[in-house]
Amino acid sequence: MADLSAFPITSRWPAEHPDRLQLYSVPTPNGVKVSIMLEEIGLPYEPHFIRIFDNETWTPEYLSLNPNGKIPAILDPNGPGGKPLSLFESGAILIYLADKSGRMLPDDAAGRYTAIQWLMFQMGGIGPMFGQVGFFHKFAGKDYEDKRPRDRYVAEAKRLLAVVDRRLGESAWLAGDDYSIADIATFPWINNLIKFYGAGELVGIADFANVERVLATFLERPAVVRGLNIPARPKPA
Ligand SMILES: N[C@@H](CCC(=O)N[C@@H](CS)C(=O)NCC(=O)O)C(=O)O
Repeated sequence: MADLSAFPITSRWPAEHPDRLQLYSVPTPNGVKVSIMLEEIGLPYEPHFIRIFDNETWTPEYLSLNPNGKIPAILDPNGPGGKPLSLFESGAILIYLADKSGRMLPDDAAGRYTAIQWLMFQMGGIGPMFGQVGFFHKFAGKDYEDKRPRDRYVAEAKRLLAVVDRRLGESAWLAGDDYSIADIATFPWINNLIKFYGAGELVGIADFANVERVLATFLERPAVVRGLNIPARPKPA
């Protein structure tokens, strides 16, 4: 049985199954990337719900695993060389799980770099920009009288959606013929922009037919349906 006691995070979120990969997350667009990937590859794991609105990511136990204080993070008892490995940043976690499982990344070098390219496009572009749309359209920023910041991020979100739409007009998935970690990273964000932020009309989503079509296919995958709700939200006390 793996011993994870050297990792302070396990004192606050004890591992019931220390031999399984431990996932610390919330079903947000960044969080579900990892639960969807784990569901796709079928690797046994134990999810822990982190109460981000109670600032649990800023506790010493959480920061010991991710000094950046964000979900998702993982602790794999069976990392490289059979030793435990902790990781944060959803993109890094997706690449790690793809390498570990031999799934969701093309085998050939050129295909692999193409998938990583689209993954980085999500990490550096879609995630941060769509997040700002959420802030200025749904959260505290919506009350700002000056709409220029909102308009700036909406324009950038539209531009990014047009890039994705063009790409999906020429290939089935972002990296090419096959579904990959680039799609697992990107579609939860597009889904969130439309459903949770309610910004579909604002960004003119109906103009992006390829995006809408591939998003619908993505949302039908059983692993996606499950992963979108993991970790389950605790019932209110
Ligand atoms: N680049 C990071 C972003 C992670 C991130 O922003 N996580 C958000 C939830 S989607 C979070 O932990 N927010 C809690 C907080 O900032 O306190 C990743 O992709 O892992």
